[in-house]
Amino acid sequence: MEGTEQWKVQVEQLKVQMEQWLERGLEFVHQIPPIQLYVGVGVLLFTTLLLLLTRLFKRRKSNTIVLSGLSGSGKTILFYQLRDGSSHQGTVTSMEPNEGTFVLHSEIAKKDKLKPVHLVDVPGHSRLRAKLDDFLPQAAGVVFVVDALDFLPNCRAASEYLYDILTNASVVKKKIPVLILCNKTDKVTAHTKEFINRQMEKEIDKLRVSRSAISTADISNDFTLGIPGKAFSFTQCYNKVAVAEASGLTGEVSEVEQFIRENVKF
Ligand SMILES: Nc1nc2c(ncn2[C@@H]2O[C@H](COP(=O)(O)OP(=O)(O)OP(=O)(O)O)[C@@H](O)[C@H]2O)c(=O)[nH]1
Ligand SMILES: [Mg+2]
Repeated sequence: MEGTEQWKVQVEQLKVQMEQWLERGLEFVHQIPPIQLYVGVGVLLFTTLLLLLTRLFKRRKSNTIVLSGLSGSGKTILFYQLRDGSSHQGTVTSMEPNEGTFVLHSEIAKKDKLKPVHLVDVPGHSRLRAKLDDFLPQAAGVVFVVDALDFLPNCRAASEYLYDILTNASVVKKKIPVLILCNKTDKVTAHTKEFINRQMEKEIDKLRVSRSAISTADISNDFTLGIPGKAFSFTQCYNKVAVAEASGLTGEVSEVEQFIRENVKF
């Protein structure tokens, strides 16, 4: 009983104190010239509105990762491997982009909620590659898949495709990171990523000369690559270009997963 009495008294005291403060506050407000008051309230409203608007219009960070590369390099198998943890053996040449938004298979068991990734697998056939332009502007990262097994005959074509990506306006302006993924490393005859990296740099160096010769004639607004007069190296790109290895067939995809997570955050 005594406890509740004491508590009541304390509440009463607090009430009185509050009323006093309120009175003093009102007195103070009355002392301020009305114009100053209006200006003050106006500024307060304006700043809250501005804060709300910037919140609203602040662009959400993209979660799109694009899988690109020549036909037969293994994009579709990688897509299924990342989504389901299995290769769905026996894929055929894709005619349509393969799209999906999901939490990576290897991360499903993780406790902390991870942001789903929007993964797009763009067919490698030259006539279907135009689709890439629809996805690059919103990409958080590009995975360029290379067939490490059958690399040499495809080196030129793959380098041309990569050149187009590295000089794409969105990739250059937004500095979209690119991962060159040497796939099919489950086979012992697969080339190493160091070798593929070197060969592609050499090939792009040659392309740089021939392409810039064309661009002076007609096709321009292409971004140029590298430093004039210096041998081309991926380190000269404004965006990050890295090399990694994978095997879509056996499910060795940890390096791609790491790349995806580095670029798709909460
Ligand atoms: N040994 C081996 N073969 C692979 C690997 N990944 C893909 N392949 C084979 O390569 C072939 C092409 O794989 P896809 O995933 O269909 O190739 P893609 O890049 O989607 O090709 P397009 O859809 O035509 O652009 C298939 O026969 C696969 O079995 C791998 O990691 N190791
Ligand atoms: Mg495919």
